[in-house]
Amino acid sequence: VRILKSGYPRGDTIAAIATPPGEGGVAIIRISGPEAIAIANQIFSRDLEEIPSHTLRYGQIVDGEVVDQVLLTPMRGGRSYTGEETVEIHSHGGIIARQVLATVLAAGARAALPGEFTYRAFMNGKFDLSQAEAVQELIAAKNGYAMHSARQQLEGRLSRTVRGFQKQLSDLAAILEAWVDFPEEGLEFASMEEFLTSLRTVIGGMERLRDSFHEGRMIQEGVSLCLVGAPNVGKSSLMNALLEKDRAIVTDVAGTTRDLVEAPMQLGGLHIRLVDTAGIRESVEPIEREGIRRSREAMEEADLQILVLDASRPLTPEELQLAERVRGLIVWNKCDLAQPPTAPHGLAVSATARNGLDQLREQLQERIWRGGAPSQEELFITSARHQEALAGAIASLKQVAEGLQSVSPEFLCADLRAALDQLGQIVGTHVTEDILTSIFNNFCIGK
Ligand SMILES: Nc1nc2c(ncn2[C@@H]2O[C@H](COP(=O)(O)OP(=O)(O)OP(=O)(O)O)[C@@H](O)[C@H]2O)c(=O)[nH]1
Ligand SMILES: [Mg+2]
Repeated sequence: VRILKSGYPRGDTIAAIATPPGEGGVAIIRISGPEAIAIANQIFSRDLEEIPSHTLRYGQIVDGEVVDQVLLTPMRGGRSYTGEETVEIHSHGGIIARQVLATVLAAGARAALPGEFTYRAFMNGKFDLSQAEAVQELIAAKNGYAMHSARQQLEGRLSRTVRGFQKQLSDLAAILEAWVDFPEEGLEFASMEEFLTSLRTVIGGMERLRDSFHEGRMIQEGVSLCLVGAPNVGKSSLMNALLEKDRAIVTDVAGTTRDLVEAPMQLGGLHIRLVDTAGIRESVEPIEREGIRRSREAMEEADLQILVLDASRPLTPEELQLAERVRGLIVWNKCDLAQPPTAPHGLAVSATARNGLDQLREQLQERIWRGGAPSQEELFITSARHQEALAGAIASLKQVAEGLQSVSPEFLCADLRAALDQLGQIVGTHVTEDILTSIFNNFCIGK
């Protein structure tokens, strides 16, 4: 690992509450660093030297008087999450856990910074950078896909894939470097072809991984889905029907919805943020105008739109315009009252009679996944940082491929090395202090 300069202090002993704040039955206070056992020994009612590693002992945390009844376990020889000497204290939850922590800090530990335990684990080679990031993703996972994807990343699947690319590129770099060292021998046409074929295969694999970010991001953050259309077409009714609850106000007055109404929804294992908007029309009424302005904004920001049209009346010119620009699905509502016209093409539903909703859910999933839903075995990248690194590496490699016949090999070598460095940013073999600090700083205290 090449770290340019570390943003976190190292070598001292840190402590934090590793469990979430609040009135839990149990809280875990983690102490990590060279003095962990000595510090715990000062405040525990029993002698830690006599407690074998990785066993639990009952006792008291004492600071003049008894602070709490706890279970305590020492972890020696670096066999711990951080790879350092560690002591974990299981105290009662709530305010008492903070008192135990205060006692630990008074005995000589330093309060851990956000992400500092995981940072130390990374620095001690417990896992690489993409795995460290997966810890955070796993904890924050909102659905089954996100959990599965984070677990795969934690188990090192992304790391192995990226290391595979690195190996192939290193082999190609060796060929280019030989060419730099012995320029008079040149590259034969045959080996040039072979070189290009291998290079394009690697680029193809990297492009597939880069593109998996589309799905990966949706898995991670969920998808925002915006209901838009003219007033009174049944947007709010459709929202309530999809949610199967009475969330948004529905009346027969055009212009009922003024504000954005948001609600979460699960769809095929994905987290969806459903947004109902004010019906779009020319209005002089200031509140409604502001609502319509927000509708348009929400529409632009949404990942996917559902344009709702009313099958029981002719379209207005404005609706025809919306239909041309919609990013997502067109839905003909009120099909219990009338057959929908054939153009523009859309799905026939009735929000009040609850018809066509299953088809709508199916079509939404198809649009979201751009085709079939992926299998849980597929590998996704879920971090914009990884996508950027891959995109940068791909750009450098394309320069190598394009310049092979015309550019001098020194430059090609430099591009190939640049691509390798970019890949190194994903697994953390080439990272700067800034990147590391920003990654681990996003963690919570105690992780
Ligand atoms: N027959 C029938 N009526 C519907 C259907 N969906 C909605 N409506 C009625 O249409 C009227 C307007 O419904 P809303 O859901 O408030 O329409 P909206 O698009 O949210 O309207 P705004 O908030 O004013 O933009 C209400 O009287 C609903 O009961 C449907 O599928 N069939
Ligand atoms: Mg409404």
